[in-house]
Amino acid sequence: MAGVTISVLLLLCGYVASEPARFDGHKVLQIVPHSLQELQQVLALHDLYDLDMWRHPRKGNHSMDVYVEPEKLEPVLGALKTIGAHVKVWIDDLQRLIDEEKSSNKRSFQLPYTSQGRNPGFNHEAYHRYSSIVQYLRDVVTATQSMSTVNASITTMGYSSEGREINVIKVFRGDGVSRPSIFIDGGIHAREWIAPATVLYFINQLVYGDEFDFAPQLLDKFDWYFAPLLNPDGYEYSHTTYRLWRKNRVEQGRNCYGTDLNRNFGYEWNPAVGGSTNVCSDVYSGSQPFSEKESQAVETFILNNRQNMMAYLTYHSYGQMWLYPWGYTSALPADWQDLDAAAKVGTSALSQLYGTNYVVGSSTNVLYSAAGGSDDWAKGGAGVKYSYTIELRDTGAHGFVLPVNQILPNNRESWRGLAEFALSLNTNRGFHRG
Ligand code: 0X9
Ligand code: ZN
Repeated sequence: MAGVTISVLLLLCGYVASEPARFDGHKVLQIVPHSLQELQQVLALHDLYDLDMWRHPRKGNHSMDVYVEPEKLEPVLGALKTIGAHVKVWIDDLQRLIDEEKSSNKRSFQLPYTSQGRNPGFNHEAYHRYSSIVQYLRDVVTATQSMSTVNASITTMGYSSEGREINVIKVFRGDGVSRPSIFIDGGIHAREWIAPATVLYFINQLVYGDEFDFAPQLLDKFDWYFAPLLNPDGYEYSHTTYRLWRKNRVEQGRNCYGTDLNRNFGYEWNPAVGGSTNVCSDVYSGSQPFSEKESQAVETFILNNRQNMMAYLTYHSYGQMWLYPWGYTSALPADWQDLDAAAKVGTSALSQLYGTNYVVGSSTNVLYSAAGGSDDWAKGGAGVKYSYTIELRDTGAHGFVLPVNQILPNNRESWRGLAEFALSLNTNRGFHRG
């Protein structure tokens, strides 16, 4: 009786509810259909069992990663056998990966770290929580106050549905000269933890200096805006409660939460193209374009600062891709060759360090069509010419649960890619309407 009372009390206090969800025995399958017909059958299976497609089949390469809960495993494997598609277990036990990530992240905070760049105060080899990310940005601003060659300031672009700050930090020379700008964001999707880590590393390299000495040239050429965490509520929820959360955390009713912010931007917004009108779906597009506070924050900020904004880069994971618009159609923008060439400068620079291979192309043609993405809006709605979605490491071995020991290599190569991409842009031409 006492036990029952305690359980009820715990439930009321929310203790039970706040236990993180477990993923014991949950698997990610890599499925390779041999033909278009097999592909159609696998996709039908995916719909039938309401499976979460972690990595979609690409044009000319049908392999895909599909997340399967234990109770669905037997029927799904049986059906795949009947179809004849090749199946490999990519991730055998998701909980094991999550446990490893948790313990190595904890260890990483305890060990002395060798931060790239000269900032002793922040560990760039770990996944941080919201509050420490906010604090880091403030510390950067304080630090630049005693630096003569670089300046930084924070703007709160808006607040999340749960009231957290959505911050952007401007990093610039501070010599009174206004330069063309580049806007970079991360963390629009909660579970893609590597993305905010990468953007924080970029800030660090630009402010404190980098191993390749790109920073001075980059500051001479551009003003920089970094918004490392666009979806703080979802991100926190993925840390405390459900590691694989993707959307924001707005309350939808029907006991469902969240809108996919990357289906909510207002250029050719269309839930029927890669999104959903079902509030419980992982790709729910929202009730209308820019229905969400988080996407509104980006919209307002970019519209207010788009004059002379040359590039918009949004960091996601995973799949190792450097994608340009459009995501809503298979047609290409008129200037796609400019975007393609610049992306290839980025990916070839990126591959120099560890040989990491990235695929370049339009998101519809390389990945799948999905309307309402921030990249499409930045280009089509705000007129920022060089607009990209970058899908960071890996190609599926760990998926969203990228091990802590890959943070630094991922960030180093990404920095190199970004720097050479930016230095290759021609700032002398009229560029910012296209
Ligand atoms: O589906 C997405 O939102 C992105 N992939 S992810 O696995 N990180 O969720 C790709 C977005 C590509 N851009 C557009 N479709 N506009
Ligand atoms: Zn994403």
